[in-house]
Amino acid sequence: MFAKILIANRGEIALRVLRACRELGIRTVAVHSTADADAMHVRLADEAVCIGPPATRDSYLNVAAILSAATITGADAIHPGYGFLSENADFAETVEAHGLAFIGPTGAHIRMMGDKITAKTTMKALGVPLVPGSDGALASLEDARAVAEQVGYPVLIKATAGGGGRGMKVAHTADELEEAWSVARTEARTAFGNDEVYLEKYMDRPRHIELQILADSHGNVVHFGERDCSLQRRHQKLLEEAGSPALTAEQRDAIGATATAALRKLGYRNAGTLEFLYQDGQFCFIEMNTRLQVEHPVTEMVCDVDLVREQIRIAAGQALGYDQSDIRFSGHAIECRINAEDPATFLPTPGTITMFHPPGGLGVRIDSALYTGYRVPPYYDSMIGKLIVHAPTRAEAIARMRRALDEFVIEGVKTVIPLHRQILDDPEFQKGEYTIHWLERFVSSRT
Ligand code: MV4
Repeated sequence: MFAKILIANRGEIALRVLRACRELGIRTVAVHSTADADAMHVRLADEAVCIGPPATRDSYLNVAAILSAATITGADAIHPGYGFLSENADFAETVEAHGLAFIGPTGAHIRMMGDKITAKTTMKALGVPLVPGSDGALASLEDARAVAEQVGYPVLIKATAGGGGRGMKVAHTADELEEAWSVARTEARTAFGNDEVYLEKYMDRPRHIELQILADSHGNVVHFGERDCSLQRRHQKLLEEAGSPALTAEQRDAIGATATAALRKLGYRNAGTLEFLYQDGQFCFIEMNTRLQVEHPVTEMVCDVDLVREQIRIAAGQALGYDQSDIRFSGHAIECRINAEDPATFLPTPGTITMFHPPGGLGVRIDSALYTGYRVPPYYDSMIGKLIVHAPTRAEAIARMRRALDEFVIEGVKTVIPLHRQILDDPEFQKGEYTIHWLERFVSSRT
């Protein structure tokens, strides 16, 4: 097992990783920008190294500074958290080339899944169901026309280097195809320096369901069920649940068996998430995330597993030590992301937290690096914490979340807590009847 881990991140996820390290008896190194000198992860870590000025390019994305910090502190592994360098294949390889362990997949697997066409082609060959569409990149507008006629309109043109909703254009009819093709290509070239695009049938009212996987270096691959991440606005998730209100245990077992078999054949290692669009009872793979995700706690609560601990054990070469039949799903979990944003405009609200009083009680978990007196810096993501609840049933989880949101006091900055309270009060949400479009409509129809 590792003796010392450098945590190449900030905020709540740095604290989350730190907690797992502590419980494993592993020493921790925090790295931080000058703007984060007073951050909780810096205070709690065994050692801390300032790696640069506030701009992420100069600090949390500064590979040379992070590797220097690892070298001078004698760390033997790096956990990248999510965002920042977590899905940077070159970083993973550089870390390993310096004789340190990267707590994540191999650079080759990160690179493979970062290219959306390669990810789809690979998954298709491994028997994972996809959205109908082009076999790889589109060679020309004529090629796009032929595939669109074959799968039927509406269709989506997507950038190979895209993901997270960037570089996507819909064509509802053949008349709109040329425009969608050229706009998508131009956007892809500008945003990613790569104008390669592919085509998919456009699914009009899907849910976004993702499957959590762990794989060790001994060929053991298991899944921890699904998360429903449909409640998002402008590709920013706001509330996630485990399990999905739309799935049965049989459907979960079936897609889980397909996905784990695929990743076993691929020789994948560490944590990963397969993203699916789910509509009319069909799963369509769209992307794979090769990192720990923000919403991992809902899975941890229903499966009673510490996913970060497992990531660390796997990176240290340990075997999982259990198989699929040992993984049980118990109850329901919901996560509300707490963003320092005006709930009306979604504009970030950096500033000083004058009062922080988190909720507590049975089945309530707070993942946050906040404290009274903390200054939320303006340079980073507006997510300042996550409130997670776990209860025997979905209805009880909703009741518990409403109660916990009512107890939560954050003063000094505006947060999206009032919006969460409104969502949880909504009858459609309570029935679990929502798609990826539900939140945008809900937000714009508020009075
Ligand atoms: C789609 C789609 C409909 N049909 N693909 C957006 C982000 C990227 N991960 C994939 N995305 C979508 N791909 C087909 N063929 C709709 C979306 C989409 C979406 C997906 C997941 C979560 C939120 C979304 C919001 C808008 C569009």
